[in-house]
Amino acid sequence: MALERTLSIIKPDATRRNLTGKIAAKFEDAGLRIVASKRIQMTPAQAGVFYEVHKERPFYGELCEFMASGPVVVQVLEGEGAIAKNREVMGATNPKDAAPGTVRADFAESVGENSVHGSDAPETAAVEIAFFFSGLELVG
Ligand code: IDP
Repeated sequence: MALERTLSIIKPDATRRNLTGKIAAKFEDAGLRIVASKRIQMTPAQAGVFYEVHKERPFYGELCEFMASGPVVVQVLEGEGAIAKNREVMGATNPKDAAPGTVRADFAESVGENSVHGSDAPETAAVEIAFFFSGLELVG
């Protein structure tokens, strides 16, 4: 399996409840290394650019407002098969379907306010990492 990097976001519902450390610990415990990390707050317009792929979906407006509703912690996670591993630790989009022990099973409040984002493929990971971080900020 290849060494990969993926973009993770700890969403506003989770930062609001002081869950940043507990969520980051689940990623580290799974063998993922946090090679970049920062806490920021997006505007709805910035969130709209990040989630542009979803712009035709009915929840797009709600999603952008939510992602701008408080701080987020954006992180780059590195490891063997990091993209799939991160998504495994995150759990299914809807917390009702998420496997026990996953971030979303343990912490998500709803299908929208579901605590974490993770890139879904190498191409999107590259675009999403570059959206938030410069090369100098990635320290492996
Ligand atoms: P993912 O985050 O598990 O990859 P996607 O289907 O790519 O899931 O959806 C992106 C994000 O959009 C979700 O994480 C969630 O925050 C939000 N979302 C997805 N489906 C719904 C919905 O039915 N209502 C409200 N928000 C949704």
